[in-house]
Amino acid sequence: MMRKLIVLCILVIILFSGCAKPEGAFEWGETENYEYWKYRVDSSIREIFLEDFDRDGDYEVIVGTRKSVYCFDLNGSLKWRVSDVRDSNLEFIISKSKSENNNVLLVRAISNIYSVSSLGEILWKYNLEESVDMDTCFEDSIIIASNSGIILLNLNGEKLAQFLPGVKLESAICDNSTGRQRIIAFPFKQVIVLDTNGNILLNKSIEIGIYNPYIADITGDGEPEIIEWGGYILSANFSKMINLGDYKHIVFLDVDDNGVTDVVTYQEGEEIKGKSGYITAFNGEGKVIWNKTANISFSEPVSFDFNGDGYEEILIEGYGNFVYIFDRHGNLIDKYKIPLSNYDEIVIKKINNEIIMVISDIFDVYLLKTKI
Ligand SMILES: [Ca+2]
Ligand SMILES: [Ca+2]
Ligand SMILES: [Ca+2]
Ligand SMILES: [Ca+2]
Repeated sequence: MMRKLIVLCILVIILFSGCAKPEGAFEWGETENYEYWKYRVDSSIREIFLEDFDRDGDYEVIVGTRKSVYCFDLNGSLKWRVSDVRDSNLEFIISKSKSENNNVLLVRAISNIYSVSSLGEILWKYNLEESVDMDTCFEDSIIIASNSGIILLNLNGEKLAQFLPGVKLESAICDNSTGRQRIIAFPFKQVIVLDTNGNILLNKSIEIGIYNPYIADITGDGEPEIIEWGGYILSANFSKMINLGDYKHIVFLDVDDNGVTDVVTYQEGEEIKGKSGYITAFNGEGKVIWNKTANISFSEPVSFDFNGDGYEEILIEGYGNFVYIFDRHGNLIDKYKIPLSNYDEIVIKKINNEIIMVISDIFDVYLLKTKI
Protein backbone atom coordinates (compact mmCIF):
# COMPACT_ATOMS: atom_id res chain seq x y z
CA MET A 1 0.00 0.00 0.00
CA MET A 2 2.73 2.39 1.09
CA ARG A 3 4.73 1.46 -1.99
CA LYS A 4 1.79 2.17 -4.31
CA LEU A 5 1.26 5.50 -2.61
CA ILE A 6 4.90 6.46 -3.14
CA VAL A 7 4.71 5.50 -6.84
CA LEU A 8 1.51 7.55 -7.20
CA CYS A 9 3.15 10.54 -5.49
CA ILE A 10 6.15 10.34 -7.81
CA LEU A 11 3.85 10.19 -10.85
CA VAL A 12 1.92 13.24 -9.66
CA ILE A 13 5.17 15.14 -9.02
CA ILE A 14 6.46 14.28 -12.51
CA LEU A 15 3.17 15.37 -14.12
CA PHE A 16 3.08 18.71 -12.37
CA SER A 17 6.77 19.57 -12.44
CA GLY A 18 6.81 20.15 -16.18
CA CYS A 19 8.82 17.01 -16.90
CA ALA A 20 5.77 15.84 -18.82
CA LYS A 21 6.51 18.39 -21.49
CA PRO A 22 8.82 16.77 -24.04
CA GLU A 23 10.96 18.38 -26.69
CA GLY A 24 8.67 19.25 -29.61
CA ALA A 25 5.63 20.12 -27.47
CA PHE A 26 3.56 22.70 -29.31
CA GLU A 27 0.93 25.01 -27.93
CA TRP A 28 -1.29 27.63 -29.55
CA GLY A 29 -3.23 30.29 -27.72
CA GLU A 30 -4.75 33.72 -27.99
CA THR A 31 -5.51 36.71 -25.81
CA GLU A 32 -7.30 39.94 -26.63
CA ASN A 33 -4.08 41.51 -27.94
CA TYR A 34 -2.41 38.71 -29.85
CA GLU A 35 -2.33 35.07 -30.84
CA TYR A 36 0.73 33.02 -30.09
CA TRP A 37 2.40 29.69 -30.46
CA LYS A 38 4.99 28.11 -28.26
CA TYR A 39 7.46 25.31 -28.98
CA ARG A 40 9.69 23.42 -26.58
CA VAL A 41 13.23 22.79 -27.85
CA ASP A 42 15.87 20.26 -26.79
CA SER A 43 18.16 22.38 -24.64
CA SER A 44 18.70 25.94 -23.47
CA ILE A 45 18.14 28.63 -26.10
CA ARG A 46 21.11 30.80 -27.02
CA GLU A 47 19.80 32.95 -29.84
CA ILE A 48 16.68 33.59 -31.92
CA PHE A 49 16.29 35.18 -35.35
CA LEU A 50 13.32 36.37 -37.38
CA GLU A 51 14.55 36.56 -40.97
CA ASP A 52 13.70 35.50 -44.48
CA PHE A 53 16.59 33.10 -44.13
CA ASP A 54 16.19 31.33 -47.50
CA ARG A 55 15.21 34.55 -49.35
CA ASP A 56 11.90 33.21 -50.71
CA GLY A 57 9.82 36.16 -49.48
CA ASP A 58 8.50 34.50 -46.29
CA TYR A 59 10.02 34.96 -42.89
CA GLU A 60 11.36 32.13 -40.75
CA VAL A 61 12.11 31.81 -37.05
CA ILE A 62 15.58 30.39 -36.43
CA VAL A 63 16.38 29.14 -32.94
CA GLY A 64 19.89 28.21 -31.85
CA THR A 65 20.12 26.04 -28.75
CA ARG A 66 23.08 24.47 -26.98
CA LYS A 67 22.66 21.37 -29.15
CA SER A 68 20.71 22.21 -32.31
CA VAL A 69 19.41 24.72 -34.80
CA TYR A 70 15.66 24.84 -35.50
CA CYS A 71 13.88 26.56 -38.39
CA PHE A 72 10.13 27.27 -38.16
CA ASP A 73 7.70 29.04 -40.42
CA LEU A 74 5.64 31.82 -38.84
CA ASN A 75 2.84 29.36 -37.99
CA GLY A 76 5.20 27.29 -35.88
CA SER A 77 5.65 24.36 -38.29
CA LEU A 78 9.14 22.93 -38.00
CA LYS A 79 10.81 23.20 -41.43
CA TRP A 80 14.05 21.56 -40.42
CA ARG A 81 16.31 20.92 -37.51
CA VAL A 82 20.06 20.33 -37.42
CA SER A 83 21.35 18.37 -34.47
CA ASP A 84 24.85 17.58 -35.71
CA VAL A 85 26.28 20.83 -34.39
CA ARG A 86 26.27 19.57 -30.85
CA ASP A 87 29.57 20.22 -29.22
CA SER A 88 27.90 22.81 -27.03
CA ASN A 89 26.99 25.84 -29.08
CA LEU A 90 28.03 29.23 -27.82
CA GLU A 91 27.16 31.81 -30.43
CA PHE A 92 25.08 32.17 -33.61
CA ILE A 93 25.18 34.79 -36.35
CA ILE A 94 23.49 35.02 -39.72
CA SER A 95 25.79 35.96 -42.58
CA LYS A 96 23.96 37.86 -45.32
CA SER A 97 26.49 37.89 -48.07
CA LYS A 98 25.56 39.91 -51.14
CA SER A 99 27.73 37.85 -53.45
CA GLU A 100 26.24 34.51 -52.37
CA ASN A 101 22.72 33.51 -53.24
CA ASN A 102 21.81 32.39 -49.79
CA ASN A 103 22.22 33.37 -46.20
CA VAL A 104 24.08 31.03 -43.92
CA LEU A 105 23.89 30.60 -40.19
CA LEU A 106 27.28 30.45 -38.50
CA VAL A 107 27.50 28.53 -35.26
CA ARG A 108 30.43 28.93 -32.89
CA ALA A 109 30.74 25.87 -30.70
CA ILE A 110 33.39 24.81 -28.19
CA SER A 111 35.75 23.24 -30.71
CA ASN A 112 34.24 24.04 -34.13
CA ILE A 113 32.69 26.72 -36.27
CA TYR A 114 29.79 25.39 -38.37
CA SER A 115 28.05 26.88 -41.38
CA VAL A 116 24.39 25.86 -41.78
CA SER A 117 22.59 26.51 -45.08
CA SER A 118 19.06 27.87 -45.38
CA LEU A 119 17.92 24.30 -46.16
CA GLY A 120 19.34 23.05 -42.89
CA GLU A 121 22.45 21.35 -44.24
CA ILE A 122 25.85 21.67 -42.63
CA LEU A 123 28.01 23.17 -45.38
CA TRP A 124 31.32 23.01 -43.57
CA LYS A 125 32.95 22.70 -40.20
CA TYR A 126 36.16 24.43 -39.15
CA ASN A 127 37.98 22.97 -36.20
CA LEU A 128 39.12 25.63 -33.78
CA GLU A 129 39.61 25.38 -30.07
CA GLU A 130 39.37 28.23 -27.60
CA SER A 131 37.53 30.79 -29.68
CA VAL A 132 35.93 33.59 -27.68
CA ASP A 133 34.05 35.72 -30.20
CA MET A 134 32.83 35.57 -33.80
CA ASP A 135 31.41 38.12 -36.19
CA THR A 136 30.91 38.68 -39.89
CA CYS A 137 33.62 40.83 -41.44
CA PHE A 138 33.31 43.13 -44.48
CA GLU A 139 30.40 41.11 -45.94
CA ASP A 140 32.30 38.11 -47.24
CA SER A 141 34.40 36.88 -44.38
CA ILE A 142 34.22 35.83 -40.76
CA ILE A 143 36.38 37.13 -37.95
CA ILE A 144 37.10 34.89 -34.99
CA ALA A 145 38.81 36.12 -31.85
CA SER A 146 40.62 33.37 -30.00
CA ASN A 147 43.11 32.73 -27.24
CA SER A 148 45.74 32.90 -29.97
CA GLY A 149 44.91 35.94 -32.05
CA ILE A 150 42.53 36.57 -34.92
CA ILE A 151 41.48 34.09 -37.58
CA LEU A 152 39.77 35.25 -40.75
CA LEU A 153 37.75 32.71 -42.73
CA ASN A 154 35.95 33.12 -46.03
CA LEU A 155 32.33 31.99 -46.32
CA ASN A 156 33.49 28.58 -47.57
CA GLY A 157 35.23 27.98 -44.28
CA GLU A 158 38.74 28.44 -45.70
CA LYS A 159 41.33 30.27 -43.67
CA LEU A 160 42.27 33.63 -45.18
CA ALA A 161 44.64 34.92 -42.52
CA GLN A 162 45.77 34.72 -38.93
CA PHE A 163 46.86 37.87 -37.13
CA LEU A 164 48.36 38.52 -33.68
CA PRO A 165 49.35 34.87 -33.10
CA GLY A 166 49.84 34.11 -29.41
CA VAL A 167 47.82 37.14 -28.28
CA LYS A 168 44.91 36.20 -26.04
CA LEU A 169 41.86 38.19 -27.14
CA GLU A 170 38.54 38.96 -25.45
CA SER A 171 36.78 40.11 -28.64
CA ALA A 172 37.41 41.55 -32.12
CA ILE A 173 35.38 43.44 -34.71
CA CYS A 174 35.74 44.55 -38.31
CA ASP A 175 34.87 48.17 -38.96
CA ASN A 176 34.16 49.84 -42.26
CA SER A 177 31.99 52.68 -40.97
CA THR A 178 34.39 55.40 -42.09
CA GLY A 179 34.98 53.77 -45.50
CA ARG A 180 38.41 52.58 -44.35
CA GLN A 181 38.51 48.87 -43.54
CA ARG A 182 40.17 48.03 -40.24
CA ILE A 183 40.13 45.31 -37.63
CA ILE A 184 39.85 46.25 -33.96
CA ALA A 185 41.04 43.60 -31.51
CA PHE A 186 40.68 43.68 -27.74
CA PRO A 187 43.16 41.81 -25.60
CA PHE A 188 42.43 42.33 -21.88
CA LYS A 189 42.65 46.08 -21.09
CA GLN A 190 44.16 46.76 -24.49
CA VAL A 191 43.10 47.75 -27.99
CA ILE A 192 44.97 46.85 -31.19
CA VAL A 193 43.90 48.28 -34.55
CA LEU A 194 45.05 46.46 -37.69
CA ASP A 195 44.68 47.04 -41.40
CA THR A 196 43.36 44.17 -43.51
CA ASN A 197 46.90 42.92 -44.14
CA GLY A 198 47.47 42.54 -40.42
CA ASN A 199 49.74 45.59 -40.02
CA ILE A 200 49.37 47.14 -36.58
CA LEU A 201 48.12 50.73 -36.83
CA LEU A 202 47.64 51.34 -33.11
CA ASN A 203 48.33 49.47 -29.87
CA LYS A 204 47.11 51.06 -26.69
CA SER A 205 46.26 50.27 -23.06
CA ILE A 206 42.68 50.94 -21.97
CA GLU A 207 41.03 50.86 -18.55
CA ILE A 208 38.85 47.80 -18.93
CA GLY A 209 38.54 44.58 -20.91
CA ILE A 210 36.12 44.81 -23.85
CA TYR A 211 34.05 41.64 -24.23
CA ASN A 212 30.87 42.74 -26.00
CA PRO A 213 31.68 45.77 -28.12
CA TYR A 214 29.08 47.70 -30.08
CA ILE A 215 30.31 50.22 -32.60
CA ALA A 216 28.33 53.38 -33.43
CA ASP A 217 28.97 57.07 -34.01
CA ILE A 218 27.21 58.56 -30.98
CA THR A 219 28.91 61.98 -31.14
CA GLY A 220 27.90 62.81 -34.72
CA ASP A 221 31.43 63.49 -36.03
CA GLY A 222 31.53 60.52 -38.43
CA GLU A 223 34.01 58.57 -36.27
CA PRO A 224 32.55 55.58 -34.43
CA GLU A 225 32.85 55.12 -30.68
CA ILE A 226 33.06 51.69 -29.03
CA ILE A 227 30.30 51.03 -26.54
CA GLU A 228 30.86 48.14 -24.15
CA TRP A 229 27.90 46.16 -22.84
CA GLY A 230 28.76 46.90 -19.18
CA GLY A 231 28.13 50.62 -19.64
CA TYR A 232 31.34 52.15 -21.02
CA ILE A 233 32.04 54.41 -23.98
CA LEU A 234 35.51 54.30 -25.53
CA SER A 235 36.15 57.43 -27.58
CA ALA A 236 36.76 57.09 -31.34
CA ASN A 237 40.50 57.75 -30.96
CA PHE A 238 40.67 55.24 -28.05
CA SER A 239 42.09 57.87 -25.68
CA LYS A 240 39.14 58.39 -23.34
CA MET A 241 36.92 55.93 -21.46
CA ILE A 242 33.60 57.13 -20.05
CA ASN A 243 31.92 55.02 -17.37
CA LEU A 244 28.14 55.44 -17.58
CA GLY A 245 27.51 53.58 -14.33
CA ASP A 246 26.33 50.06 -13.71
CA TYR A 247 24.29 49.62 -16.89
CA LYS A 248 24.26 46.40 -18.86
CA HIS A 249 21.53 46.65 -21.47
CA ILE A 250 22.01 48.91 -24.44
CA VAL A 251 19.89 50.10 -27.33
CA PHE A 252 20.78 52.87 -29.79
CA LEU A 253 18.37 55.53 -30.99
CA ASP A 254 18.19 59.27 -31.39
CA VAL A 255 16.13 60.37 -28.36
CA ASP A 256 16.38 64.15 -28.78
CA ASP A 257 15.83 64.41 -32.55
CA ASN A 258 19.18 66.08 -33.25
CA GLY A 259 20.17 63.51 -35.88
CA VAL A 260 22.82 61.92 -33.64
CA THR A 261 22.37 58.42 -32.23
CA ASP A 262 22.16 58.23 -28.44
CA VAL A 263 22.58 55.36 -25.98
CA VAL A 264 19.57 54.16 -23.99
CA THR A 265 20.31 51.78 -21.17
CA TYR A 266 18.70 50.70 -17.94
CA GLN A 267 19.21 49.44 -14.47
CA GLU A 268 16.74 46.72 -13.54
CA GLY A 269 14.53 46.99 -10.48
CA GLU A 270 14.05 44.42 -7.75
CA GLU A 271 10.51 43.15 -7.88
CA ILE A 272 10.64 41.28 -4.57
CA LYS A 273 11.89 44.34 -2.71
CA GLY A 274 9.46 46.61 -4.56
CA LYS A 275 12.39 48.62 -5.87
CA SER A 276 11.96 50.34 -9.22
CA GLY A 277 14.57 50.28 -11.90
CA TYR A 278 15.39 53.21 -14.11
CA ILE A 279 15.91 53.86 -17.77
CA THR A 280 18.45 56.46 -18.88
CA ALA A 281 19.40 58.05 -22.19
CA PHE A 282 22.98 59.27 -22.61
CA ASN A 283 24.61 61.21 -25.39
CA GLY A 284 28.04 60.32 -26.77
CA GLU A 285 29.81 62.39 -24.12
CA GLY A 286 28.10 60.33 -21.41
CA LYS A 287 25.82 63.20 -20.40
CA VAL A 288 22.34 62.19 -19.20
CA ILE A 289 19.62 63.37 -21.61
CA TRP A 290 16.78 61.96 -19.52
CA ASN A 291 16.29 59.47 -16.72
CA LYS A 292 12.99 57.84 -15.66
CA THR A 293 12.09 55.23 -13.07
CA ALA A 294 10.10 52.17 -14.14
CA ASN A 295 9.26 48.67 -12.90
CA ILE A 296 11.53 47.04 -15.41
CA SER A 297 13.03 43.59 -15.37
CA PHE A 298 16.20 42.32 -17.01
CA SER A 299 15.95 41.46 -20.71
CA GLU A 300 17.66 43.30 -23.56
CA PRO A 301 15.69 46.34 -24.71
CA VAL A 302 14.78 46.69 -28.38
CA SER A 303 13.94 49.77 -30.40
CA PHE A 304 11.10 49.58 -32.88
CA ASP A 305 8.50 51.88 -34.43
CA PHE A 306 5.60 50.26 -32.62
CA ASN A 307 2.84 52.75 -33.44
CA GLY A 308 3.97 53.57 -36.98
CA ASP A 309 4.58 57.30 -36.39
CA GLY A 310 8.06 57.18 -37.94
CA TYR A 311 9.92 57.32 -34.62
CA GLU A 312 11.27 54.34 -32.76
CA GLU A 313 9.99 53.41 -29.34
CA ILE A 314 11.85 51.35 -26.74
CA LEU A 315 10.46 48.01 -25.65
CA ILE A 316 11.59 46.61 -22.30
CA GLU A 317 10.42 43.71 -20.18
CA GLY A 318 8.49 44.76 -17.08
CA TYR A 319 7.51 42.95 -13.90
CA GLY A 320 4.66 40.45 -13.98
CA ASN A 321 4.51 39.18 -17.58
CA PHE A 322 4.48 42.63 -19.16
CA VAL A 323 6.44 44.37 -21.84
CA TYR A 324 6.59 48.14 -21.54
CA ILE A 325 6.77 50.54 -24.45
CA PHE A 326 8.48 53.85 -23.82
CA ASP A 327 8.61 56.67 -26.33
CA ARG A 328 12.00 58.13 -27.21
CA HIS A 329 11.60 60.75 -24.47
CA GLY A 330 11.28 58.05 -21.82
CA ASN A 331 7.52 58.26 -21.29
CA LEU A 332 5.71 54.97 -20.74
CA ILE A 333 3.09 54.94 -23.49
CA ASP A 334 1.82 51.36 -23.48
CA LYS A 335 2.19 47.94 -21.94
CA TYR A 336 1.25 44.44 -23.10
CA LYS A 337 0.74 41.27 -21.15
CA ILE A 338 2.81 38.40 -22.54
CA PRO A 339 2.49 34.64 -21.84
CA LEU A 340 5.75 34.33 -19.91
CA SER A 341 7.76 36.19 -17.32
CA ASN A 342 11.48 36.76 -17.63
CA TYR A 343 12.17 36.17 -21.27
CA ASP A 344 15.82 35.99 -22.33
CA GLU A 345 15.81 36.83 -26.03
CA ILE A 346 13.53 39.00 -28.12
CA VAL A 347 13.20 39.96 -31.78
CA ILE A 348 10.42 42.16 -33.10
CA LYS A 349 9.51 43.04 -36.69
CA LYS A 350 6.60 44.36 -38.70
CA ILE A 351 5.75 41.78 -41.36
CA ASN A 352 2.79 42.27 -43.74
CA ASN A 353 1.40 44.97 -41.42
CA GLU A 354 1.46 42.70 -38.40
CA ILE A 355 3.82 43.08 -35.50
CA ILE A 356 5.57 39.78 -34.93
CA MET A 357 7.45 39.32 -31.69
CA VAL A 358 9.58 36.24 -31.04
CA ILE A 359 10.67 35.73 -27.45
CA SER A 360 12.24 32.87 -25.56
CA ASP A 361 12.93 31.66 -22.08
CA ILE A 362 15.24 28.74 -21.31
CA PHE A 363 13.49 25.94 -23.24
CA ASP A 364 10.53 27.54 -25.04
CA VAL A 365 10.31 29.81 -28.03
CA TYR A 366 7.16 31.92 -28.43
CA LEU A 367 5.88 33.78 -31.45
CA LEU A 368 3.33 36.49 -30.74
CA LYS A 369 1.31 37.98 -33.56
CA THR A 370 -0.44 41.16 -32.49
CA LYS A 371 -3.97 41.90 -33.62
CA ILE A 372 -4.13 45.38 -35.07
CA1 LIG B 1 11.93 32.36 -46.23
CA1 LIG C 1 31.89 59.79 -32.98
CA1 LIG D 1 20.50 62.47 -30.29
CA1 LIG E 1 6.78 55.11 -33.22
